[in-house]
Amino acid sequence: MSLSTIIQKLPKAELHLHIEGSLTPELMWHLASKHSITLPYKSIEEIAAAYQFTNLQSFLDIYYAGAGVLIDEDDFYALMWAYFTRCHEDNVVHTEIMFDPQTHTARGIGFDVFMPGFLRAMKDAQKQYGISSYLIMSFLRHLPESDAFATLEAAKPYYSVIDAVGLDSSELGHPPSKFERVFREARALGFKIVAHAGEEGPPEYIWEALDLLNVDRIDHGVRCQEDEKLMAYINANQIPLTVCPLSNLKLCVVDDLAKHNILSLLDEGLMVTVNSDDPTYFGGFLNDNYIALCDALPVTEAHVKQLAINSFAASFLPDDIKQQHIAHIH
Ligand code: ES4
Ligand code: ZN
Repeated sequence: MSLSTIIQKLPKAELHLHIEGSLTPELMWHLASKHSITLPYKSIEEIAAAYQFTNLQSFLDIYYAGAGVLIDEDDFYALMWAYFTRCHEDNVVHTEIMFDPQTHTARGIGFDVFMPGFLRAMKDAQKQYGISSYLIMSFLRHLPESDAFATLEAAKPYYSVIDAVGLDSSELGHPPSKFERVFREARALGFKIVAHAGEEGPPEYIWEALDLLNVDRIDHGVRCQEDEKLMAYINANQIPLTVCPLSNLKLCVVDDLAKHNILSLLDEGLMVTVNSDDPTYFGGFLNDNYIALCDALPVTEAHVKQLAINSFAASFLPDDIKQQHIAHIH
């Protein structure tokens, strides 16, 4: 069996996915027309052609603008349902989905609009595809900590359906320490904690995420390799890293996938996972990320299986469910 067939057949979990980053040019076009919104593009092809980023900020500018077509509950349902349909095609059986409330509340669209849309799609995905899913509410780090506190407060009616709290958006200049207090409160409320760190930011930001935010996982974290002590700590404690290969390539975190360190991190025993980040912007959903790695690096069948096992092991699923999923990987 070819590696791509093995990848296709393996049950997998996805742990680093921004739902707003799964908006296809087709759905963006459709929703713009539905709401009579004028996009700065004349066709679906022109939208796709605009996705030429050189770093995180140039991506974020287009990503926040694209999210402007999401207006009513059905739009958020359609966004999430389209992602679940791709999960089903890729044999993703569990997914932990990040959403950015501030991207929507800043436009006057509140939790009572997007949460019912998300939750309805999640229920339907469980019923129709057998896919389980969790929600990770992420704070935008370029905004002040007071905004994150207001977001945590606004989310109160939905605490029971949110599993984790995360930190995303522009990393450089916005270290985890800026959000120490709000994450202390989120942890006290019982949420799992994740944070983007060590994508564009230095290893010190990963230390801060671990020491000050008490994260359960690091999103990206690929720059941990620049600090030997940090690598040893992450390995010894099996802190999961949710790595996103095609994202790293598209945002020039690496200039060639053949130079990506994910395989050496895996071989050293770190708890690394493969994820798609913002699949419609970065050129591929989950299986595309696995396949791109296989094309660029000496990835074996054993590596692929270990990555699939890690995807469940690093998830927030209860231990017995993790083990059930892992038992299906031979
Ligand atoms: C993001 Cl820091 C980062 N990376 C990828 N996608 C994102 N969406 C919001 N922040
Ligand atoms: Zn991300």
